[in-house]
Amino acid sequence: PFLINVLQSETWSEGKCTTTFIEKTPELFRFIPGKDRASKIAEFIGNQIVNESKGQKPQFDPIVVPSFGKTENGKTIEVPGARDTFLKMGAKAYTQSLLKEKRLLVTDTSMRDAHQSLMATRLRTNDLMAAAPATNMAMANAFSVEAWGGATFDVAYRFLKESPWVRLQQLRAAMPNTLIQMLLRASNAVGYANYPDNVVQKFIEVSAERGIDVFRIFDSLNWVENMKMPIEVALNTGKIVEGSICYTGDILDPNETKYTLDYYIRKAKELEAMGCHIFAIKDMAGLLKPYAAKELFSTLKKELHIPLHLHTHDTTGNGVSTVLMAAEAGVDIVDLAIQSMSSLTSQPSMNAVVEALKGTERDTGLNTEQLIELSHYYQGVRQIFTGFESEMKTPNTEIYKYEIPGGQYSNLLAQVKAMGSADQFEEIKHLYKDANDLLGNIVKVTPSSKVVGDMAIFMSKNGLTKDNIMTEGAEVSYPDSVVDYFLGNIGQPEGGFPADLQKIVLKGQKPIEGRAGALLPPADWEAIEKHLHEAHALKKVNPRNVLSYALYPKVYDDYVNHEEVYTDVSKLSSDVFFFGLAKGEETSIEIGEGKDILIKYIDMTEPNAEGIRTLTFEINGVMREIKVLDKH
Ligand code: 3PY
Ligand code: ZN
Repeated sequence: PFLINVLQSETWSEGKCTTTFIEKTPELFRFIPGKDRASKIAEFIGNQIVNESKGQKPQFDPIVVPSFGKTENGKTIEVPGARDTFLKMGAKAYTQSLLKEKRLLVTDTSMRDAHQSLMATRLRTNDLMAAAPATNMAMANAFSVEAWGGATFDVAYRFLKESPWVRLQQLRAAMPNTLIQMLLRASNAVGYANYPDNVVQKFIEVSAERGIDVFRIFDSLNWVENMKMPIEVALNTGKIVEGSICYTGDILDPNETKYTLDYYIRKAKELEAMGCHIFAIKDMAGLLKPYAAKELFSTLKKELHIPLHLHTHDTTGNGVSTVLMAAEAGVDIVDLAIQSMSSLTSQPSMNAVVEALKGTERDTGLNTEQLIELSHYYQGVRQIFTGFESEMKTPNTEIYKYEIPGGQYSNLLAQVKAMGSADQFEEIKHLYKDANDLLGNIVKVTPSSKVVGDMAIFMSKNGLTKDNIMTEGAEVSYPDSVVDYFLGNIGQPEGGFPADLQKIVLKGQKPIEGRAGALLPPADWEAIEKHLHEAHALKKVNPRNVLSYALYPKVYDDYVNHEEVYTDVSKLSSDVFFFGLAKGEETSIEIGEGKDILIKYIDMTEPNAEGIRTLTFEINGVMREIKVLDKH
């Protein structure tokens, strides 16, 4: 193996060896156990059989992939779409041209926020790619497809063991006429805390190179100062930049003093002045009521000179009405999800809105037959993910009171259950509201929503209430996220921090002044490259891998280690990835250009004294035994 490593080394092959070659090339000594790829994949499948489905793989109905949008050999059929116009005109002229459109433009969120909000972000690249050619065709008259960013980056590596960069590259190739949009958490990039400026900057540049056309940028406290640098960097890439303000409260509530219509107009104008091509209202919890949407968008339309985009969730059941009211008031673009991926904590139904506007002057121009076929496809896919769905079965107007974002609602419930009793959820929801008041009535969206959720759970565990916290809570130490918030590490809330609570939480620590990203030591790219070489002998240390490590060091290391043990598992179909195979079932996996392996699962033994089961597979017709530790 040493000789093979030498021959594979880039330094060797480029003839750059010096006498220090061996010392400087530690990867020469990394010997990956000499298992073939087929055995490694079978081991992964064996582990899913034993430890995930416990030998009882559920049965799924066949999934029908949309029939349109691709040629017989699977290649996307090109149709002139928004991306073609954007590439011709450039970001500014193209987005300004949208102001003249009568039709309501659509962003399809099925590939990002919809599954983030319904199924814990678990759709895999394979699932998305099967819909991509049809989506490219069905969205030819739309604005964009949101397919990247938010939680998808982390979840791809952490739980799906696949590269988000490869996902973007593949979707880019399969949707050549479609604008691919991403959600960027400003200085938090695609993470949960502020990163050094050089990380955020490089992340935007590399994402743009890799295929992002539209950057939606928001800050979790609507602190525009935190958005400035990412917006400037994104503008310099030549891509479309959508500055976004998160919606909270209710502008029609006569008692609202903070998140008023004026507040939103002021923030929108600040983003327009920074050069954003589009302004978006990001209603992450679905709090924007229909008549509030009418008022908000009519005023924004008068005050701004760039297209307006509405992002909302259907948690309360009012989503479609809100979208239609916004359409009446002149909103240019709206976020919707394909029917079977829509509603509840997800976006309102695209199919419903498209039907509702047919024959009106705001007709979307989308083809309902195509949307129905896409809907059938996603419906089939959803069978595999039921285990990740929240327990929310009906719309819930309680959300107006508690202001819990869709994605957080189910997470919070899971946390409460893990604490011992689901009955406590009512108490936690009340405490969530109280915690929000105590923290200064803040915008709640990743990561500020986590601060409020952590605080609510902490109050419950420690018997703290709104009334006793200043006395009973004076000596206790608070969750890290709450301390970070009061230190100013995620930004500055509108109206400042509540000083009394800040004092007891920080216990003498001094809050930072200005932006955390500007104060954090810059990422040391060379040190990261060195680490990747040493830890993983990655043949190609490239800007994407380096960035992934800078954003999520442990998650990235774990992902690469997983790949070394099991090889690339991204090509497995999702039912096999999550549940393995049923007895007698076989699956074919592409392991290289035109090279497939056929794996059939035969049977397994009872565990031996060490808890190890022996599984028999037939790999390309040859029997193979695989040992798997039964963790139960
Ligand atoms: C994210 O940041 O991932 C969101 O979707 C926030 O709403
Ligand atoms: Zn959302």
